[in-house]
Amino acid sequence: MIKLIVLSTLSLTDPIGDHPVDSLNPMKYVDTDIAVVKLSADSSSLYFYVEINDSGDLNRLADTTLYSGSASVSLFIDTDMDSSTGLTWGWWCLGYDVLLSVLHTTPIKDPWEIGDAFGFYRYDQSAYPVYKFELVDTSALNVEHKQHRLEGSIPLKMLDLKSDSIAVLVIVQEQLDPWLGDYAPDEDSLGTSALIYDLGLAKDGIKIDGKFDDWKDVPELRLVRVIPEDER
Ligand SMILES: [Ca+2]
Ligand SMILES: [Ca+2]
Ligand SMILES: [Ca+2]
Repeated sequence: MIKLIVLSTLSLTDPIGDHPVDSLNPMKYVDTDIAVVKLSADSSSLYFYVEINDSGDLNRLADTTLYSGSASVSLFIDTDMDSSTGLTWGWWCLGYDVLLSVLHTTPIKDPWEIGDAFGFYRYDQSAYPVYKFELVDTSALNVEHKQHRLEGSIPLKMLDLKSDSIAVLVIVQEQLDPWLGDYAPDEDSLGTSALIYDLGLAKDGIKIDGKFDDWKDVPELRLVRVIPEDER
């Protein structure tokens, strides 16, 4: 099932300051404000880069006095560009087959069971409740972060890609109710969107070393409208 309709290409970075604001504590939620998402690949691995608000600090996501149950950074990936496989849930999630829980400093039993510890997860197609991802591996993910930037990689063979492109959703969010945080891409009035990455845009030379200059020339992501087939 083909699910993509390209209506337009839009801004490629996530807005700064679109996260929830706490008037009593202006620094609260700064660390959950996504700013930039980039991807790259070579013949062996997919590489990802997430940058939050430059006033933020990813180390503070573990602070349970700031964030409900702490907060985490997760990447959902549609590995077959097919909305009939993977998790589809409301406006924000359309056919995501795998989950990379890339910064998850405080393992908790998340009542939604969506990647409640660091690791690589695959959607359980027969699961009930419908949002269940099963942990596959904790060692395949290689992640480094410093202040407001994070980079990581996962072997392509883990992803079992079925398409020349992938769709990605990035979430930086509290672990527990009220689950406040930021999504990239955001909800918008035209329907579900996804960040689409063509694997053919690969750039060599990314190293997961906590230094981020290697991301400077990486092509930006296209934000593409995605509309479920039954809603066309
Ligand atoms: Ca943002
Ligand atoms: Ca899918
Ligand atoms: Ca690097």
